[in-house]
Amino acid sequence: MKRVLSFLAAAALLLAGCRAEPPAASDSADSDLISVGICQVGAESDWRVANSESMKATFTEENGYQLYFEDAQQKQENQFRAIRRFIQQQVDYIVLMPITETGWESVLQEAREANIPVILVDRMVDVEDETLYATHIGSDFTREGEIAMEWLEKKYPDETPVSILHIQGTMDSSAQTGRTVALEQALQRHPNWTRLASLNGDFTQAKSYEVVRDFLAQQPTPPTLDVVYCENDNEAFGTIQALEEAGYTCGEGGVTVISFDATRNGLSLCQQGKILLEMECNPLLGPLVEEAIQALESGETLPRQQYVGEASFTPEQVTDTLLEQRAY
Ligand code: GYE
Repeated sequence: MKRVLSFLAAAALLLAGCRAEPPAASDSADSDLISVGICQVGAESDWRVANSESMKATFTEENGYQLYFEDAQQKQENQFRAIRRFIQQQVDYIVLMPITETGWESVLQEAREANIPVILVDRMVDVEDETLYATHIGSDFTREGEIAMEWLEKKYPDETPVSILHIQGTMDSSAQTGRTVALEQALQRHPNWTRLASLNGDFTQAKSYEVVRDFLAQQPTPPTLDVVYCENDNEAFGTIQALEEAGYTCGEGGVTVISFDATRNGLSLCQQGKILLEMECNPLLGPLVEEAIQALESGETLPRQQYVGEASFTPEQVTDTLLEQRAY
C-alpha cells in the first residue's frame, strides 16, 4: 500500500533474474492492502507446512493483505535474496523465519535502512542489536527440551546406565540449539546417562532414516539403545523406521522415543505407544503475526519476545478427539 513496486525496481528485479510474486499487476498505488513479505525456511517438515499454511490463510486479500511468500528451500542465501527482493518491492512488513541464528546483521540492517519492520517468527537470530527486529514470536526451544528432560528424569530415576541416541535438527537453528542444550545439561547432571552419538537429521524424515540406518550399520554389534531424542517429528518417523528395520522395538520395554512438534502423525505414533513423549511446538502462528502487524500499524511498540504456550503428551493422553481436532 504505502510503498509500491516502482518501474525501476521491477526492471532491476527482471535483470537480476528474480521472481516478483504476486505479479506486478496486483500492485497499485491506491491499493490499501498491507503488503507483507514472508520469508519461509522451506517445507522440510509437517510443522513447517502447517506454519506456511497458517501464514497464507491469515494474510489474504480479504483480510486486507497482499502477501509475497518465498520458500527458501532450507538455504540461508535464498533467505537473503528474498529479503532483498522484499526491500526492492518496498513491502510494508517483512516476516522472517530464520533458518539459522547467525549471519543476519547486514540484511536486517538493510531492511532497517529501508524502514521496513522485520517480525521474526519461529526461530531467532543472534544479533547484537536487538532493535534490528520489531518482535520475535515463537517457541522457547530450550524450555521445550527441559520439559522433555524432566520427564526423562522421572522415567529413569535411578543410577542404572541410560544410553541415548541424539538426532539433531538443522545445525545452528534455534530449534536445534535450544533442544540440544537441554539434553546436554541433563547429560551433565546424570553421569549414568551416555550419549551414543549426535547425528544430523536436518529435521527431515529421509535424512534421519539414512543417518540412523548408516550409524547402526557401522556398529560392530547392535548397540544398547534406551532412548532416542529426536528434535522433531519427521526425524522421529525416519528414526523409528530405521530402528524397526534393524530389529529394535520402539515403545515401553524397548527404545524410548522422545519427539517434538506433536503433529497429528506424531501424536498418532504416540497413541500407538511408539513415541513415549511428544513435546508440542505450535506452528499456527499466522494470527499472532497479524496481531503484531496491527499493533505496529497503530503505532504500538511490541515486546521483544513473545513465546507461545505448549503442552506435552504421553500415549495415554492422546485421545481420538485430540487427533481429530489436530489442525496439523
Ligand atoms: O520443530 C521442525 C521444523 O523451527 C520449530 O523446524 C521449528 C522446527 C520444528 O522443521 O519440525
